[in-house]
Amino acid sequence: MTSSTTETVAVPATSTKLAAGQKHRVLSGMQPSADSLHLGNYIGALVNWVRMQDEYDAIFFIPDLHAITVPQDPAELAHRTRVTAAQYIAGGVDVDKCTLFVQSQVPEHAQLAWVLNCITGFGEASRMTQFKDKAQKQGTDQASVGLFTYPILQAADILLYQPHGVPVGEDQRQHVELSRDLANRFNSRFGETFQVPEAFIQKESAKIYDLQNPTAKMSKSAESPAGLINLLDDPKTTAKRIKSAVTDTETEIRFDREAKPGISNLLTIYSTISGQPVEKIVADYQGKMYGHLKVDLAELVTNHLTPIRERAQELLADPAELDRLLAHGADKAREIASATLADVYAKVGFLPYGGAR
Ligand code: ATP
Ligand code: LTN
Repeated sequence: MTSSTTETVAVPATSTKLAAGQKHRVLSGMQPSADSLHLGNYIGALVNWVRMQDEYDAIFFIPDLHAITVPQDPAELAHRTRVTAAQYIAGGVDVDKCTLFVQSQVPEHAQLAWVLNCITGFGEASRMTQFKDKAQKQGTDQASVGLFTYPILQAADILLYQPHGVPVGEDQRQHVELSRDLANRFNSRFGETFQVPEAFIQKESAKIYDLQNPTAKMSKSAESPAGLINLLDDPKTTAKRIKSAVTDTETEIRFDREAKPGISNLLTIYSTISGQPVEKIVADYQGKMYGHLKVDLAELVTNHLTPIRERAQELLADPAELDRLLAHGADKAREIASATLADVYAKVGFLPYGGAR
């Protein structure tokens, strides 16, 4: 995938100077909360990560500690963590170029989160809108304290690695903002410790909508799976869902997010997967019917996803090897995380383990 249509994130110039050969660092994660990633996760996040791993010192992880902020079946969580890792790798995350790990295998995340909990105001945490939404869905009495402190654990994930940028969707902007506030607060109270990270927010053009309800974003929590394209679904299911996508009563193929959300969504998917600009696709389909576009798109998407699905299945067929790759990633991550945590502990006034150095 090339062309500017696939550029999914606006990367602001950062002011930090780099030594020769050094790269800016980025860090991101996606929760292991489904049996498959969907096309929104793939186009909105994964494709972008893969693009970034050449240009940046990239760190990607699977936030399983975050996953248990809502109830999880243990066997299912373990399965989904491996499935998510396999899809990252099958989708192009290269463990030789970047660092890929599972959050619970790096204990420094929970350790730093505690320190950050202690410098976060209760009112400040209460203002996090994602908590309010999620807690309301479950009934506020059912929501765990873990869900409440979720953004503070996320700040720990970020600040441990001193990244310049955090590529995320718009919905995560407030959490990155909190991590900036906590970094600044810690730095001013205890001395310069943390890099203050920037949110690299994914572009609107990388947003994929539900095929059955094209004004809502494609989401694993959708009421019906009919509007989802999952990376691990068999090609028949994928083709059927694309061919049954909701469109409008006109016949003209053109991009108009307001008036024609269904067709516009199909054009966005076509453009990001093929690497062609939307205008060219629209010109090529002048005078053709919606059905033509759907048939071609079904073929394009299934051809694109088949090798990814097969590679993920191969990786999942050898869980010991996958676990070994993840352990290697956790070792690399710990080298960075433990240095930051040691600095934080010393600055806070915790005694050095085994005596003064
Ligand atoms: P939920 O709707 O249950 O919160 P989700 O399926 O939308 O979950 P998340 O775990 O919230 O997925 O998101 C993981 C990553 O995928 C984030 O970077 C998010 O911005 C991106 N993402 C999720 N859905 C879409 C979408 N429809 N279009 C583009 N990007 C998406
Ligand atoms: N909350 C994020 C997942 C996440 C994350 C992070 C993203 C947890 N820790 C650190 C970036 C950096 C989400 O739901 N997409």
